Amino acid sequence: MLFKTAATLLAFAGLAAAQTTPELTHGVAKINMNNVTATFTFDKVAGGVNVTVNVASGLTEALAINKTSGFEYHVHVSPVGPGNNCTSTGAHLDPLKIGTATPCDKSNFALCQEGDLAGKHGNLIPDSSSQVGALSLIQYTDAQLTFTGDGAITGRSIVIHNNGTRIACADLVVDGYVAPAPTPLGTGSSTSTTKPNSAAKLVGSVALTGFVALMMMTL
Ligand SMILES: *[C@@H]1O[C@H](CO)[C@@H](O)[C@H](O)[C@H]1NC(C)=O
Ligand SMILES: *[C@@H]1O[C@H](CO)[C@@H](O)[C@H](O)[C@H]1NC(C)=O
Ligand SMILES: *[C@@H]1O[C@H](CO)[C@@H](O)[C@H](O)[C@H]1NC(C)=O
Ligand SMILES: *[C@@H]1O[C@H](CO)[C@@H](O)[C@H](O)[C@H]1NC(C)=O
Ligand SMILES: *[C@@H]1O[C@H](CO)[C@@H](O)[C@H](O)[C@H]1NC(C)=O
Ligand SMILES: [Cu+2]
Repeated sequence: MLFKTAATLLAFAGLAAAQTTPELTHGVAKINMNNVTATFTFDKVAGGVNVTVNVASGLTEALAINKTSGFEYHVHVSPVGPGNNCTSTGAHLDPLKIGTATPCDKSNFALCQEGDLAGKHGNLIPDSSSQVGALSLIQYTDAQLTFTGDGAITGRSIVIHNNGTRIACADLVVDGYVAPAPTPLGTGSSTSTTKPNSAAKLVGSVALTGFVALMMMTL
């Protein structure tokens, strides 16, 4: 009986591993707050990640504090907090700790934080011809972005700023990614960032669930 249970458990774990490690290749951040509606699409391509920025409304000239420089946007490390709290998204995604002391240079990404999409590819400049604050489609491939590893965009967020102030944000939702369960209160650090696609953790938790189910069946 014990052997049979162990064998079933192993089968469970194998099945879980097969099911919980899809390749992460596609993500979307849909912003819909403070009158800003925008969709940021991320697709894995040979040279990095293909980014499409589609602003449907909200980024008007009237709103911009500086309409020449427009609106900045970045990948931030943490998800959006309850009540659309953009402060909860934390800092820019910056695994190499580049910081902002030396400004990002469009012609030298080595000086740019990975998450500084506006710094690398240009700000969102208001279009005077659009009454609703829509922009023409922006599209580029960013070689620094990745769906897995330290610099992963998976499980992060996108924030739009107006001269520095955070005005709108959304989670960057990646297909096939299951966020780790929140750390119970009192354990671990609230500032730690989670690493995506931790297959081992997923297998562990699925196997544990299977084990508990088996125990209940055998009782
Ligand atoms: C959203 O738009 C409405 C109508 O134009 C305006 O009254 C309101 O102040 C705007 N809200 C924000 C947060 O900009
Ligand atoms: C990038 O994405 C856009 C649409 O999101 C698509 O039209 C384009 O072909 C993509 N480029 C590559 C290299 O996949
Ligand atoms: C607005 O932004 C432009 C371009 O970045 C800059 O040259 C200009 O000094 C800014 N204007 C103000 C009032 O800060
Ligand atoms: C938003 O989140 C920040 C940091 O996570 C927190 O300090 C602040 O109180 C939150 N604001 C609201 C209105 O909940
Ligand atoms: C715009 O940002 C600059 C640089 O951070 C700051 O000095 C200035 O006061 C800001 N302008 C407004 C109107 O917030
Ligand atoms: Cu930002």
